[in-house]
Amino acid sequence: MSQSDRRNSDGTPSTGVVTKPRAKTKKPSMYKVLMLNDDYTPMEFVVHVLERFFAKSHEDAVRIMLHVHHRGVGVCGVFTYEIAETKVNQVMDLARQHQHPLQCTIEKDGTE
Ligand code: TYC
Repeated sequence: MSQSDRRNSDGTPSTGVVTKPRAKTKKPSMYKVLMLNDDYTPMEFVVHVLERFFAKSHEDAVRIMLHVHHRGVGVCGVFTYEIAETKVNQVMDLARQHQHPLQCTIEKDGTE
């Protein structure tokens, strides 16, 4: 049987185009990295952390730092779990080295 004789299941002539079904992929869950306010960590240190580990511009870093300073908590970024965990560890390690009590946590992102 030649290609031009083939028919689709509805009886129409086949064009010979075959599509391979794709393996199902799922988008990974996303996690927010939250920064918490405290009374002792210097503002400049928080700005530095946001620039260094979250690739924020100086202006964005200052804006986020002030948001946390006034509201108590703020979002540094949204990442897959492993990346979020790494960022939290990097922030907490640097804060510890400088003996600042800065705290950072992970929260599952609700908007999926
Ligand atoms: N509240 C701190 C101060 O007045 C500044 C600060 C901002 C600390 C954000 C932590 O996540 C933080 N020095």
